[in-house]
Amino acid sequence: MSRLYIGLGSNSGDREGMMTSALHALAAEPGIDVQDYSSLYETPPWGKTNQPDFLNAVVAVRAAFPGEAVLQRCLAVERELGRVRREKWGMRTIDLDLLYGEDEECHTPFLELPHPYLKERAFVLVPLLQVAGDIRIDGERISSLLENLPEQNVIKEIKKPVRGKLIWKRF
Ligand code: PH2
Ligand code: MG
Ligand code: MG
Repeated sequence: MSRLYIGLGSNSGDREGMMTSALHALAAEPGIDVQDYSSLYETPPWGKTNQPDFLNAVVAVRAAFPGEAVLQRCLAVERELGRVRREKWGMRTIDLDLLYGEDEECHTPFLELPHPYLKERAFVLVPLLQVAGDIRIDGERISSLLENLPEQNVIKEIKKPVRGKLIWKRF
């Protein structure tokens, strides 16, 4: 069983509700054990900047199967939560991305691990640092990757996790 980090993002509709539902849906998946999750962060849009701010978070899981199968489950959670894909990097109700696997690299047309943009995105590195600690990714510590990203200063922590429970939004 390898430890995997999954990024969650939402910038349309009930963002907190979507993020919370995705966290609970992951925890309900057979063979996926949610071990930890980060605070909720509000982040300015990266890449395609003329769209609303996102909520982002990172979830640490242990999975009984390889990354590609976890990705299938993540895509199923997106569909169950009603995601419709329109444009690359555009607005989305919910997005689940595999970011990094402790003992797993993957380079297929279907999945790249580590995530190809991981090192350029403060909106994933800040919550990843919170749950994974200052691990090395391809030999570089998360803290030193963040030093090169001034936008880490605009990643706003808005809700903390509750240890031992799965809570952000209260329904
Ligand atoms: N996701 C993208 C593109 N840009 N920006 C932020 N802040 N957060 C995201 O989750 C995000 C993004 C593509 O998936
Ligand atoms: Mg994404
Ligand atoms: Mg995605």
